[in-house]
Amino acid sequence: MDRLNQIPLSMKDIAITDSFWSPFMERIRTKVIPYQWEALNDRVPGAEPSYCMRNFKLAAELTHPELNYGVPRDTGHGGMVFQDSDVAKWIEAAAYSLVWSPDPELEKSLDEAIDIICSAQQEDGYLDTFYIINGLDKRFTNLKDNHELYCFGHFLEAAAAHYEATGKRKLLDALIRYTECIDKHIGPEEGKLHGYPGHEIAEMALIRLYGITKNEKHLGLAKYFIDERGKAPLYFEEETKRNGNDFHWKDSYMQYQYYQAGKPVREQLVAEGHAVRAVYLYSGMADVARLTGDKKLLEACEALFANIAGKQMYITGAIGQSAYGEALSYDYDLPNDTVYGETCAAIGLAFFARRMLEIAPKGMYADVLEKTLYNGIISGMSLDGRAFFYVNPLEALPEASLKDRRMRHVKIERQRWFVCACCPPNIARIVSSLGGYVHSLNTGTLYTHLYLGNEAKFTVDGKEVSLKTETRYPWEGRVDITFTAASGAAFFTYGLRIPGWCRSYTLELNEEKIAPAVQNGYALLKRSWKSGDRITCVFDMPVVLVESNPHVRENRGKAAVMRGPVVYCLEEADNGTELYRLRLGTPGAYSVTHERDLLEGVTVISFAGTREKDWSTDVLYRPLDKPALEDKPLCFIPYYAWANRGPGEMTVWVNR
Ligand code: FUB
Ligand code: ZN
Repeated sequence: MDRLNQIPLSMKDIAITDSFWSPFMERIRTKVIPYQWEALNDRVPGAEPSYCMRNFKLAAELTHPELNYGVPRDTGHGGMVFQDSDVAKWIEAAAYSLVWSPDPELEKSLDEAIDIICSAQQEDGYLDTFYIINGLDKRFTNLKDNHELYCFGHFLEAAAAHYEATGKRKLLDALIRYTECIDKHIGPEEGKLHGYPGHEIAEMALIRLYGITKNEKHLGLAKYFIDERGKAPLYFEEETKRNGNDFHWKDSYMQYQYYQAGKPVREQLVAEGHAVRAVYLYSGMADVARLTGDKKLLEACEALFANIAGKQMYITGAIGQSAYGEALSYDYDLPNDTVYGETCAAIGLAFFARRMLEIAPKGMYADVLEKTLYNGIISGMSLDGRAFFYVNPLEALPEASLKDRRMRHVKIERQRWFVCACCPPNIARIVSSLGGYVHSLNTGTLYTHLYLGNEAKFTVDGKEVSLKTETRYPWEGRVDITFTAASGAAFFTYGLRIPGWCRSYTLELNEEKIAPAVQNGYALLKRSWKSGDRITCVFDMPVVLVESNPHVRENRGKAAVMRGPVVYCLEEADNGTELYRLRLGTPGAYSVTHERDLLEGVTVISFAGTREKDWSTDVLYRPLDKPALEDKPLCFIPYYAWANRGPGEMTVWVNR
């Protein structure tokens, strides 16, 4: 395998200037990140305390009695066992935002957070407040459930992002020490625990660390976590017995597959178990497969990706069909109303897709990446950046969410914060690092995976080249790309993604129509590029009615509306109640309008449709009769923008 693969352009080499994404990124920077810092410090009036920074202060005081952060010493650990991860995600997101928008105040808050966190670090490098506060003798006794290696993984991501953004090494060095500590206790050697994370992320995070340190031990530990997972004798089983831990899933069909640990990972070809854990693991597997050339591991990644994208993914890119275990369920089971679709799981799927793209630039990976970004990920945040969905349904009925236990996890309004606040900072970190998802480079080829306004620079053929993309995507399919080569021409191949949703397109180079070969979903243009060379792509973007595979029982007789990568939905605010009584009219009869003042600017689609009339009598059942229909224009808005105008019904799939 080519160990170079695709290297995403550094976020430092790309400036996003996009009319769709820049406002999202600014919202994260100016609202979400400052709000989260207040929340982490328990300074949001009326909100449940997070306890996150308080835990670190207490852990620091207990470690260094001379320190006084003002936290009474007898205060216990607060919040979830993985509360530490909240500040790690915040540091990561804040660090990314510094790359594209320097902010001395934010940098100061970051330094402050990092000082407190590092002052809680133990002599041997250990750094998890739950055990520092509750007793270090108990550490590493429940890798299965107590999230030590999960928090460790999030801190690795944070440390790498902070170092890359600021050049400051304090957190990075602390995490290198923590890695050494983990490596001392866990690993293949006799006398060590032969364990691995109960909630994955450390695998991909260690690979990121390895990218900075080039220390083979860091790659080795990631590989060990992957290789050891699910091997007999099962570590989690032994750990449970040895330490008298609970095994919550013992009566469940999931058993250890809840943790993707029921069998060795190379034998896992169907995505199972807790959805966020699953896609975080697969991302780490892809990273290790890329770096080690492990064919079997790559085959497992390919099979898992195909299983998700082909059989278990919602049209919005959401995954995790079941609230039971926040889990994937089984092929073609895609209920729209009881769905879980955790925001973090869609984000994890984007991580997985990006890593598969790093192995091989194939349109199917970029299609999933794009689908999650424009739909199932950003639906997780309100348009004012102040409220969040944990669960992202494709059908919402306020009364059912209130009264039906099967839907009590499905909120019809986004929440300010959660006791388990995993999703909001996860959105912050993916949106603020979007620059890293747009282009990637192999020795002689630059690929563009996502179309958004940006200016990027890279070195190829020994020359510095920059590329400026101008577009109104996802509302319009035209994309203009202009090259500048600093010193004369640069010879390389440029690979432009032809989106999977696009059925017809035109490409022009310097105003001449061209028809380059398309390989794996990318049009490849090999030539000497010189300043002023300009590509114009026009991806036809009609409204498309989409149906799902007949195996998907929930969507029989229904269609969803898409335009470009954007999935649409009907909302009560535009269409009234009882959306399930509506039917789509003639497929071609629609109009598309861009509404600048609606929902921060969205393209809406109006369809001719009908509504089943009320029955004249008050009966519940009757012999089958022809439905009486009345005309009813249907107004579709982008799915991600739903629930921004007060509570109400919503549906993505509509009767045909
Ligand atoms: O367990 C940590 C995070 O909390 C998971 O990723 C989410 O699903 C939520 O359970
Ligand atoms: Zn989450």
